[in-house]
Amino acid sequence: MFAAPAWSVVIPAYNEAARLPAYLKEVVAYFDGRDQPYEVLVVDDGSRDATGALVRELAGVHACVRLHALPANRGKGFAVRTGMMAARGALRLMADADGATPIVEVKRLEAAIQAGADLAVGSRALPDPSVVVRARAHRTLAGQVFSRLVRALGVSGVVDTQCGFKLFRAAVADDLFPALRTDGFGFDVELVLLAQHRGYRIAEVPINWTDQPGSKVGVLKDGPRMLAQIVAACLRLARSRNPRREA
Ligand SMILES: Nc1nc2c(ncn2[C@@H]2O[C@H](COP(=O)(O)OP(=O)(O)O)[C@@H](O)[C@H]2O)c(=O)[nH]1
Ligand SMILES: [Mg+2]
Repeated sequence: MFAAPAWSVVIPAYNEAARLPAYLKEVVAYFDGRDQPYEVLVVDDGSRDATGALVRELAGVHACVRLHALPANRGKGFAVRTGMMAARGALRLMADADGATPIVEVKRLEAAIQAGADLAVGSRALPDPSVVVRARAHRTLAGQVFSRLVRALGVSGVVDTQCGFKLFRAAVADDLFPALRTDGFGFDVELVLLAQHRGYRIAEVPINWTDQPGSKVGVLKDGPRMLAQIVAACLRLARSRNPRREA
């Protein structure tokens, strides 16, 4: 039996051959520098490019890197859930493949957990003089509209639910991820709702974030589907809170 690592980094990747390798190297260099045992799990979500081959190549050089290849594209929620359920670290980070958030930012989330939070979610929306968020104007606007819609659906307390940089205590990840049902980009909202429902302490932490070229998320393409996923998750959770009384 191997001892559990201190850290797991779960990276969902769909057609990320161009963006992932540089970030993966940054992650490995950072955790090598911390000198604590860690694992990096890349979940290749049925990519049609060389993502899997490139990760396999890096895994050959760095034993801490593992590839989990899904046979077909299932969506970011499914990919993160799969990675989190295979992860064994005492602290578990999910991080987008494009490196929009430098890996060193994990220190900010770690500090929030050390201060008592059960999970710490990176935020591009909270004003803070110590961070810079470089986003495209239309995505900032779409994010604000999305955030208002999500609030109207009853999600409060977290402004930026969608940031792809979140840290969990192991027991919290073990409790939350197997219970999630949203396979697509709406899964973050289900995650926050469930975490609140189960009484976990959530810290929303401002982080440095820079938009990376090559985004695969389209406001018009993915926005309506995300909202549908979120409404479905809200209904599921409401039903589980108020199971129908027998007549
Ligand atoms: N699993 C999965 N991940 C995806 C999919 N589309 C994008 N991603 C991942 O989700 C993360 C965020 O995607 P990105 O294109 O950077 O979105 P943006 O930063 O919101 O513009 C990256 O790690 C992508 O590889 C998908 O269909 N499935
Ligand atoms: Mg991105």
